[in-house]
Amino acid sequence: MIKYIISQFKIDSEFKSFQELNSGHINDTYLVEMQHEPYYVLQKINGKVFPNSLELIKNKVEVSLHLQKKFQHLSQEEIQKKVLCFVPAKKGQYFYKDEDGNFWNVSVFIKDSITYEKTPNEEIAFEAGKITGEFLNLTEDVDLTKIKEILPQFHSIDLRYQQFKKALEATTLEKKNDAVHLIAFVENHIQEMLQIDKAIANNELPLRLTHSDTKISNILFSKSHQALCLIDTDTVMSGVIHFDYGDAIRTICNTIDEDGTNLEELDFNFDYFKSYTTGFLQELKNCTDSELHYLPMSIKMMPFIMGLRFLTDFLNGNVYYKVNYQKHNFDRAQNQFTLVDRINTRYSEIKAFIAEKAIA
Ligand code: GN1
Ligand code: MG
Repeated sequence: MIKYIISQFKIDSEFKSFQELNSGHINDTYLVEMQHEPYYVLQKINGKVFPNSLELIKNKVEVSLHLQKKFQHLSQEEIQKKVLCFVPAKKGQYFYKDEDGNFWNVSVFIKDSITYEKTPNEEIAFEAGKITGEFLNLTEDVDLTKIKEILPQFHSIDLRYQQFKKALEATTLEKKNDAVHLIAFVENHIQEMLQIDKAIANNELPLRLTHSDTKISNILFSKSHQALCLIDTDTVMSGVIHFDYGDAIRTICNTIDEDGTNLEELDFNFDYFKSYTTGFLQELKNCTDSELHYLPMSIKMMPFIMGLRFLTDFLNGNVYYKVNYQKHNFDRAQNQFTLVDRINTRYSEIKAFIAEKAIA
């Protein structure tokens, strides 16, 4: 099947082999090797999560072309290392629709690149900060009217809380009992976590293009430790810088995996936070005072919203995220809420560091 799908795209070389890339929770992604380089990344979009898969593809192609223009002084080879380059299908558009109605898209595989599930050192955290800051900088002038809100209010605490309440009403007593401490955690923190929603509603924060899924595994690095490119641009949408800053820190500074259950070992890596923030603010120089003011809050808000969404999916019986076992989403939620607790123990230091960096 993969061989057939890839043959539907404008690629000169012949199919050789493929392997599935397993890091995502939603779509199916494959690395396809051809007889000649380059190789390609083939993605099947999950139509249940993204009913408007076509708009999603249009969005990411639009952003890719925007970035390619910014790098037009470079050679094509260089551009293909820094920007996801999508491949048109033989029928002309950037997707192939299969007989079951699934949308597939292809991008050029960035050769010799590395991804990390866990941050190995401060240098990588710094580089990650630089590349997310750079992405926001370079996409600042994307015409947002050309970008569809494919998942409206994606990072809205208000929306996620309503979805959680609904799930709570419909779930089983057993699940509710299992999750009683996590449910209490939500209720105890919800008011505080609404601050960024409110700031957006009050027009305190400028809306701009955001990547909206800046976890560490969505950043490609070179073998010499330089950040090359942000991948997985499925959720490029209008938002605030806090989504990208907070989500990156959520994954970079967690000392265990997102679904790790050894909570005694879960901590907030303060050194990685400092390195990431330094890189981020170095690239994103023109932040407003208000944007800076809400950066510390985004560090709590992003793990909270992810925990809330994982918990909601657990209560709903695992209908959204891929899971490997029944309580996988429960473990993810517990992990994310524990991270919020750990962040709280260092919160005044976090605020002080960001304030200091902002003046420098
Ligand atoms: C999902 O599928 P993946 O791993 O790229 C989710 C993100 C979460 C992430 C948690 C469309 O992303 O919002 O941050 O899982 N994407 C969607 O790891 O819901
Ligand atoms: Mg994603």
